[in-house]
Amino acid sequence: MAALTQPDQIHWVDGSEAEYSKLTDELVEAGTLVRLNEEKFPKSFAAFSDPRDVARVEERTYICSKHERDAGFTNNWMAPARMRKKLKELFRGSMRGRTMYVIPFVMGHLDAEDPKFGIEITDSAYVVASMRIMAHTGTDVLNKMVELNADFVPAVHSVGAPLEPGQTDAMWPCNEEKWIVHFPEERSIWSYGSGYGGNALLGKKCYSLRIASAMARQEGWLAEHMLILKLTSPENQAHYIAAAFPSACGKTNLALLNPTVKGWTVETLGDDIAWMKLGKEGELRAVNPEAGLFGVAPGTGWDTNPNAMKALARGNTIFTNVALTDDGGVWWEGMTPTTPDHLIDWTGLDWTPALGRPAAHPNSRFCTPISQVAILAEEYYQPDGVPLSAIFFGGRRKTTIPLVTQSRDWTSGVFMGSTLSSETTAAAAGEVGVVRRDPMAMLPFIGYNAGDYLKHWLAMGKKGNPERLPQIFLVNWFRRDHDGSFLWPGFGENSRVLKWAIERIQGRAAAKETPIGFVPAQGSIDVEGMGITAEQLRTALAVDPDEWQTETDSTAKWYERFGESLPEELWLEQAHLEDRLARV
Ligand code: GTP
Ligand code: SPV
Ligand code: MN
Repeated sequence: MAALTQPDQIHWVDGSEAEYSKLTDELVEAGTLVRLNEEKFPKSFAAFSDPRDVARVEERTYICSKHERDAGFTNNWMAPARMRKKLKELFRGSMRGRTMYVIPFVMGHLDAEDPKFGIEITDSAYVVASMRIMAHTGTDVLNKMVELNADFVPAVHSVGAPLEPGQTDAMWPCNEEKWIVHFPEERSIWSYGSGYGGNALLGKKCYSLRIASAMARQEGWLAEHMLILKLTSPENQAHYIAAAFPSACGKTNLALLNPTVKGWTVETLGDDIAWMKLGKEGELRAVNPEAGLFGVAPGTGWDTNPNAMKALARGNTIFTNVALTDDGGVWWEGMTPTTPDHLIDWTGLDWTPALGRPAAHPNSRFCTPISQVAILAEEYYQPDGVPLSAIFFGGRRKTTIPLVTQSRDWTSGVFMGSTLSSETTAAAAGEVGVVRRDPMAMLPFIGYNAGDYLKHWLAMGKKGNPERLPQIFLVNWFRRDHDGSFLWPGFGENSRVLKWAIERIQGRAAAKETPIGFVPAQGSIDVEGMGITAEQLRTALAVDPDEWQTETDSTAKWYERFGESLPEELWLEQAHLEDRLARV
């Protein structure tokens, strides 16, 4: 790689504190990082990206399987040989004038039965610093790889901005041209031109979802875009839950939930990715392969997510594209009830509320160690994970989708997941607010054919023990009233929905059977002490036949796009749903 990319020097990342301090000092010197007020945010920094490099670039993301059919219609594809040629041209000399960092990393536990190793090569020190927060990196990982003579996923990243002698560096070097490329058969990753988030921290979406989903299919497990949490009832019974919501649709917030419902507590296990395997008794066990949170900043505040705010107050955080306060702190929309009078916005300009534009980028993020979450469950450190009681699929939908629906069985739950939809957000480049289908919240992350992926989900259900497998629910925190306001207040109040789901599983909560599944019967969701009117709750839970007619027309069209790859069982689910709706 060095011969190809021609860096000035090579640095093997040892993962130490001293190395991190040196790197971040250099990044402050270079102007890429701003050191924050030590009292408010100890050992924390703010970074500001190039305005053309603020989110994942799905248009530029490729799955280069040997056969186009194996990438499927949800992915961009190019023949591997052609892509390799293109990448070689792009990477030739791409690290000139820079340091090549070699980051050994492991996703999940170093002492797992079969640890999942990677090596990221990058010319971005910001990526090295962020990867140290998001994953276990460094010499002990490398030693373990050597000791086990283990396979690893090679992951090459370049910002694509070689420096000529004497040329001054950009604050956020990147290239207009971006390529995020995966070779699932070879299990390798090449990323060019971007320094941002999932485009550049290759252990995250590229490895732990796209490559891992392809591994998981072969090895009989699941790699999913899910949070994991532990919910403890007043009777002190622990339940584990995973939930898949598309990007910027509430995973971090649910994972760090501060429950408002009396007597129940929540602890965090993961906020973005879950690897799930069948256990000895046919239960589904989940682990979080990540070591940090790369969370959406806007909307994170003391009122909505105090657990995230407390984690950030402990420091050791890299913020990207938030605004700076006059006292050396950070701010974003929704952080505090009152807006500061003056800020430096994420583009570096003076900002006052009168300007009427956001001070932080809508996809601005905090990157912080998960160990700083005070409510982190001790089971986070368990290599074999936790047995799931429930899986939630959810999206951002103004209409149609009720607050919560319980599926009839695994297959109808897979149907719910496969037809999941959401309005697009700022987490990916492109238009915001457009409804799109997002199967299992994995649309941008399935590393192989989406029809095969759904088949794999069905097969996992058949392999598992029906008595022990998680039950599947569909949720929507984002349904709107006629006046455009949210019908359900969300955040901590979502604990009431979790409680209902657990009580359903225990056969204790009442439900009404509808064509789409079981929704809470009147009075079965605990809304005590909550300021919601009976009318609002009814509207939030409503299954409207006209809306569902439109919805099933749309899911039928979605299924047609799969062609022959769609499992027959799911077409049957669609047909049965249409039938049930026709009989209402
Ligand atoms: P990624 O990290 O992109 O995968 O996102 P995520 O799924 O973790 O989303 P996150 O929890 O960061 O939430 C994204 C946005 O949705 C934030 O602005 C939140 O404030 C908002 N949000 C989260 N939960 C709720 C909710 O229950 N109701 C409402 N109205 N908004 C919510
Ligand atoms: C997402 O977009 O789902 C994220 C952020 O979690 S990124 O790491 O940029 O993919
Ligand atoms: Mn995500």
